[in-house]
Amino acid sequence: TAPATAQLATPAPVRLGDVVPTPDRVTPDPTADHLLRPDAVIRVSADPAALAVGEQLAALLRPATGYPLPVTDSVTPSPTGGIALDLTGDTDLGPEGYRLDIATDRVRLRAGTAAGLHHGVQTLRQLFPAAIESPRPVTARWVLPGGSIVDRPRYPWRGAMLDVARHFFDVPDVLRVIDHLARYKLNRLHLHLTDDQGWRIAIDSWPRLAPIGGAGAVGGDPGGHYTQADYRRIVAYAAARHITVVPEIDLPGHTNAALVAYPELAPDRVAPPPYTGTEVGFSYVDPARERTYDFVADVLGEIAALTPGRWLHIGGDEAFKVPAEVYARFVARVQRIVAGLGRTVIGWHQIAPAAHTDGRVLQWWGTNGDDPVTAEAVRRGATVILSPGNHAYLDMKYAPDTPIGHDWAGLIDVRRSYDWDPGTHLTGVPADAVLGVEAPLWTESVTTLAEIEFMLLPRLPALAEQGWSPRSTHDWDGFRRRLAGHGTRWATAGIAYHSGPDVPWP
Ligand code: TNX
Repeated sequence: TAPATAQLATPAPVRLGDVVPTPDRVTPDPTADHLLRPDAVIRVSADPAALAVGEQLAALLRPATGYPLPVTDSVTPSPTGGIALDLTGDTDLGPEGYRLDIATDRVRLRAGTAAGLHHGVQTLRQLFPAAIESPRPVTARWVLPGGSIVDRPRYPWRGAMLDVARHFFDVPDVLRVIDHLARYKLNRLHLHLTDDQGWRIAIDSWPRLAPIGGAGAVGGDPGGHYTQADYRRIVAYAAARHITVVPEIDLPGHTNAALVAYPELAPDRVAPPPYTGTEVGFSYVDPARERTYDFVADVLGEIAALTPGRWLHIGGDEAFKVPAEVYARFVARVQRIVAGLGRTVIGWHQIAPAAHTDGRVLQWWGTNGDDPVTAEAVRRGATVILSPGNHAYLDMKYAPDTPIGHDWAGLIDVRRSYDWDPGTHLTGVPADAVLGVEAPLWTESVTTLAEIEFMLLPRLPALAEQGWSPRSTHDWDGFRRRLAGHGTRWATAGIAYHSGPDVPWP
């Protein structure tokens, strides 16, 4: 038992419903609180992916508790209770759901898939006292609130985008962003790998792209790029957290960096100077030239070979200098290249006018939900990911005095990132055409990991809840009260965040 002084200092206990994103069903049992014992064991089904989740749980709990928490797939029930992770293989909870039962004598997490177990572990983590986030052992009563949670996501697509083109972020930074996504049960990391200011991934068949095209960044800041091994490391780290990487090669516009490296792709065949500003819409690869399609096929082919996920994002935004007809033909041809690689194409919603192709996905980033062109593309078979600029854009300022960020789509405080409904946001787009939500972070003004975190937190959890939680649970006051406790968690873990006035931080 902890000494009385430590007891006095213990903050209010976490309640079973204090989870972000809020679970589908929560049934508290105040008589069944569970105290994690120093000799607890984590027992996991004999399956490599489930064992990996068990190891991750142990790794989350060991630093603060100082407990050894051995992970075993032994079927012998541990005499000390502890935590059981059961991979049941049944599908009642869908591909990502889980069931968590917390009782006095043991904790049991069940799911049909390792992804479900992984999401359940994120819930479990949040149910421990906030001190669990400490990187060093602390004295605390490691109590979990009793009861059960049955949970599954509203949408299959719950993503965030990181723009590594305007400013480059190295592998450790990206891995840490992946950790933040995992915490809030997101399952997609969209990497905006190329833009006017930088080409960030090595392409063997066009070797000048990364070293020449990736040399700079906005404001003359240092550039950089991922080797293919770096990229594979990011993909593997994400996959271990049940997150799929969605690579974007932005075409035909946003390509100044590629033109610097390969002027043969430029309409006038002249290399432009490297671009360090923040204007958009001026550059494009020549849609009239066969060589351009060789380039697209080579690049997308290499990216596809490096990417186990189903999706390739082809950008398509703001190609202002390409006439509409030419643009639509270009996009249709690139869509066919993606299909030929056996992948599903995604583009920003500007690709809507191009011909339909099987399974294509539009990422909608408008600020006014009346968009007949997108609605028409949906009638022809497209589905949509919602990234409304005035709710989901993580590069918008929180308030007029936010030191970094944009305001072209408005100011986005936490309430604004929370107060919209993905199911009804777009006129003429039925709820079943919505794949989910994604929160993009453009980085014209974002230069460090701490700045990434400052823009992500606390808005990312708001958007994660929009993607995960049933609409029937939507409640701003409940959300901001649950979110408030996360400030302490982030601070304890050394994660930067914006403590704005619309959340009652402790
Ligand atoms: C628009 S949103 C862009 C980006 C900028 C962003 C800044 C989109 C598909 N294109 O190129 O970085 O605004 O907020």
